[in-house]
Amino acid sequence: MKLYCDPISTTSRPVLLFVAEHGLEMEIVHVDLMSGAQLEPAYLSINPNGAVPFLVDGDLAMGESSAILKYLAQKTGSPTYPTDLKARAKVDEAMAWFTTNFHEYFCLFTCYPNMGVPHGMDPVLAQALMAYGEEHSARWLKVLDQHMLGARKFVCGDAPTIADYQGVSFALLGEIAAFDFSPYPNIQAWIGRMRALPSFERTFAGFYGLLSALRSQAAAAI
Ligand SMILES: N[C@@H](CCC(=O)N[C@@H](CS)C(=O)NCC(=O)O)C(=O)O
Repeated sequence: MKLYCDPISTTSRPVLLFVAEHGLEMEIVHVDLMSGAQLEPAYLSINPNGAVPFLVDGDLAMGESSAILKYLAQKTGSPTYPTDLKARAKVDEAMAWFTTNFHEYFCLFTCYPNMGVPHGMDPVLAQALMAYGEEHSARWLKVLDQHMLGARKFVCGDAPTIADYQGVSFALLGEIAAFDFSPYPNIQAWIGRMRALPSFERTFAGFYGLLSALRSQAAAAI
C-alpha cells in the first residue's frame, strides 16, 4: 500500500498514527504542502482534489481521511473500528461529528486563521473569524468534554477508536491558537491519553515542528 501524505497536515496525521500504531507495511510518499506539491500535475493526476491524505492499495485509490481510516481498520481487523453494529455506529457518529460541527467551528474559524496571518491573511479578518469561532465552538467543546467524554477514557468507551485518532488531531490544532483547554478537563485528560500512545509523539513531530516555527515567526514579528 502507498500513502500520500504530509505530517504537517491535520488530516494526514490520524492515518499516519493508525499506520504506526498497527505496524502496517506502507510506502509513505511525502507530498510537501509547504512547497505546493499537492497542486503539481504529477500529484493531481493521482488525486485531482490536490489534497492529502490519499491511499493506493492495488486497484483502489481513495482520499478522505475518515474513509481511509475505516478502510484500513476493516482491512486489518483493528479493534479501533468495532464490528458490533451499534458500537461501530457510535464511532461513525463521532467521526461525522468531528469532521462537521467540531472541524468547522473549532478548526476552520478558531485555529486556522492563526496560521493564515503569517502567510498574508488580513489580521482584522483573522481576528473576526477567530472571535466568531471561539464564541461558537464553546458549544461543541462542552459536548465533547461533558457528553462524548465525561467519565469515559476515549470518545466511544475505554479503548481508543479511529474517532479518537481523528478527533485528537483536530483538537490539537488548539495549540496553534494557544487555545486554553483548562475549562475542559476531560478534553485535556483525553489529549494526554492519546499522547501516551506509543507512536504518538513520533507521528506528531512534524506538527510540533510547525508549531515552533509559527511561534518563532510570531515572536520575530513583535
Ligand atoms: N476532507 C479531506 C480534507 C483533506 C485536506 O483538505 N487536506 C489538506 C491538508 S490538512 C490539504 O491537502 N490541503 C492542500 C490544499 O488544499 O491545497 C480529508 O479528511 O482527507
